[in-house]
Amino acid sequence: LELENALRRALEREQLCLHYQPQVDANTGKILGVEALLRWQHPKLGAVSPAEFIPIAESSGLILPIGQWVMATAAQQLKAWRDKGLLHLTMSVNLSARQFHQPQLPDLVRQVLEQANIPAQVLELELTESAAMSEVVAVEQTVAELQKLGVRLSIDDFGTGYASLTQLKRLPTYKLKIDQSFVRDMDNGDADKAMVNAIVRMAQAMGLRITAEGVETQEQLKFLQALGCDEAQGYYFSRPRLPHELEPFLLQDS
Ligand code: G
Ligand code: G
Ligand code: MN
Ligand code: NA
Repeated sequence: LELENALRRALEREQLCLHYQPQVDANTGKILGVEALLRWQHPKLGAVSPAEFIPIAESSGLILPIGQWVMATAAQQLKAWRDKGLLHLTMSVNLSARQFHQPQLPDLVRQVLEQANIPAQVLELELTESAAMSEVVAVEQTVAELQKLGVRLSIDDFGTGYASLTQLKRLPTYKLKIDQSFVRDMDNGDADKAMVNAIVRMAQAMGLRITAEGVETQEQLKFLQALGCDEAQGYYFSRPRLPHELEPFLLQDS
């Protein structure tokens, strides 16, 4: 509860910030987009991990105002980069189940796009597999409106939830992001490699783009390239960085 109260004040006290991690073309290494990742710097507790505070934000409902701040801030940052000529860059924002289940979500997204003056196609909303697959029927209207707006939906942490192929087919998904645990496990041998191979084949059969997360080594990258993975993300390319740290790499790469 103490952490919840601290988190309640974190927004107004400007203790939250976003780091950005590149998402690159798996074959060329060119930076195609970035993922916004929330960070909380508490004056006494120091850096609090999202793994610790996101669940509290979700259970308390604080994720709604915080998530709104994340989306607006990420959109403004993308606008700033677009003004520097980076017009191809996409921005991915993580959405929690709670945000996704808000009927007002399409309106909120529309406002964010208008205020930042960015096209819908450059904004990607990442939903975890479990959030995307729970109550698909209940969110069908929201999803239809998001699709009409033109924003893209990615399924995050794919392989860790319970996607049925029927449900996956019902959601107008643009991209699957293979969870980093699968990428890590590829090092164990053929059975784990076969698993990643199966996920990539399925995405290809469904006409979805596929991103591998948590790529840390050249060996992992080589294997993912051979499978035909479209995009990669991970420490091998870059850890999440502050905008001013990342910007030289974005400009150099454009
Ligand atoms: O950046 P890091 O690996 O510490 O993130 C841990 C978890 O927090 C990841 O699952 C990530 O998706 C989630 N996360 C990071 N930023 C946000 C955000 O802005 N909103 C939501 N809902 N989750 C986030
Ligand atoms: O759940 P989601 O995919 O949004 O979480 C992304 C999280 O993974 C971020 O918190 C980020 O810090 C972390 N991350 C990104 N790249 C790597 C990596 O190469 N290795 C590890 N261990 N974590 C990573
Ligand atoms: Mn993510
Ligand atoms: Na993920």
